[in-house]
Amino acid sequence: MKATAKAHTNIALIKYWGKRDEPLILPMNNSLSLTLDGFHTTTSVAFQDRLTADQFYLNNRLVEGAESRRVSIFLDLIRKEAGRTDVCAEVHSTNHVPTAAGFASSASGFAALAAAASKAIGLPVNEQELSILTRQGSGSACRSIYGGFVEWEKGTKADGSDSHAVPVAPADHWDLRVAAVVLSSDEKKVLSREGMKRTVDTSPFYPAWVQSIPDDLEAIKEGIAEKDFEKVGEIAEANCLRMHATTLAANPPFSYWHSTTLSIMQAVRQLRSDGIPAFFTIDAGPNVKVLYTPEHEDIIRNTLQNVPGVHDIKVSRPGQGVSFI
Ligand code: 2P0
Repeated sequence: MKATAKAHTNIALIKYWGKRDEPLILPMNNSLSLTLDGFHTTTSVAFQDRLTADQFYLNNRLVEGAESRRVSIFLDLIRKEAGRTDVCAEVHSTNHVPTAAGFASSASGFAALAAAASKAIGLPVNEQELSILTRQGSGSACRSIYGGFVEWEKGTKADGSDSHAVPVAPADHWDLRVAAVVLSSDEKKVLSREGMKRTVDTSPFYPAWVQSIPDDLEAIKEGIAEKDFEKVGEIAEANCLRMHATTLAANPPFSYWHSTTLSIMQAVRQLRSDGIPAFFTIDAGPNVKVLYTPEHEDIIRNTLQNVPGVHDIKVSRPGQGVSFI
């Protein structure tokens, strides 16, 4: 009863921002992401009769407390589904996701955990079932089951059985680059789970955000199909800015941006003024991800590296979905 799986993280081009059901993690809006090859998690799960409690090792260290409980609660879903509520697991997870790059390891982490645990306990491991399961660990993680461009359909059913990711275009459809710009300073931030809840509950801009999604989605999918970089970049950047605008109108208001975040946004706009197509997107943190096409690699790197407050740049290509090792 042992299995090992590998999953990559993803960057949202149309953001998931707000839940309609918190326990089941059902989103208010569809979202769309690109799975990235640069950052991944590998997880082994072994269900063993001799164990009396789950044991979770992250990067070879035994983890206890809230993080370990979150893994056990997630394994409970899998045990229940398999009719094996009696059996505990030893979980070994290795993260190749530098937290400084501003990617939540929860996306690759829960996708790899769902796949390894399902296989180890003997559940079917088709991608749609895995995506539904993974969603209940962390919403954005359900998109990491597939490679390339991926849409998370919010679904309409109250039990969440139609809220899962669907593939839009595979990783080899389009050779894009995503630079994760690592900032030198790391301030405490509003966690994404708390930030999206506060926004849903209090921001008068939130309904406008939800209303704006269908048009963005339709247009970005056209852009992806046509490999129209300007179209995809413009929509992704505008969608990101609209998401962040909702936080400024929340009560109490908040923003994920630092001064360096703004400097990088300005540098990307300047690149465009100089004729270099590049676009930014930002998640629930200060780090910026920059989208570009491979021929502009050198100028993008040089420009970003010279922005004061930038510590490092980690470049990804489109990545594959979850796999078993
Ligand atoms: C996204 N984010 O689509 C958006 C953009 C942050 C901004 O998904 O509560 O860690 O576990 O479902 O998935 C971050 O939220 O939240 C996120 P939970 P998650 O990638």
